[in-house]
Amino acid sequence: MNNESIFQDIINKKIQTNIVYQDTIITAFEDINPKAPVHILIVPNIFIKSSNEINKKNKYILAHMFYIAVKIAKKQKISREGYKIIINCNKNGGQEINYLHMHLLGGKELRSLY
Ligand code: DGP
Repeated sequence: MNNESIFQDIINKKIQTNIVYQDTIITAFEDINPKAPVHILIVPNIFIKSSNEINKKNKYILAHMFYIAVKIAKKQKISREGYKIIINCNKNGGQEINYLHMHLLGGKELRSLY
């Protein structure tokens, strides 16, 4: 499914979304269907389809996404109790939107799969 334009439209502010953070590299916004009191998606501003497309040239973006996710967690006051950071990849990983994104979830106890 070609649904990557949803996140492109959010980054470009063509779709009304609560953007909690944006810089020249990434955008972070509230998930439309939150699975926890805090559920933020962090995406690169340039299109990367999935974690399979992370390479030597773009890997710095992942580090930045992680760095900002932790900063947002602190700002949203979920860091002391803890949170989950998830990246789904392709069908078996449960990736529905074909645009690399990191989920930051917290504000309640979240069960682990493992
Ligand atoms: P995933 O299953 O990892 O591909 O998660 C995709 C997430 O994207 C899912 O939690 C719902 C969210 N989502 C889908 N469409 C929209 C949208 O239009 N706006 C926002 N804010 N989130 C969306």
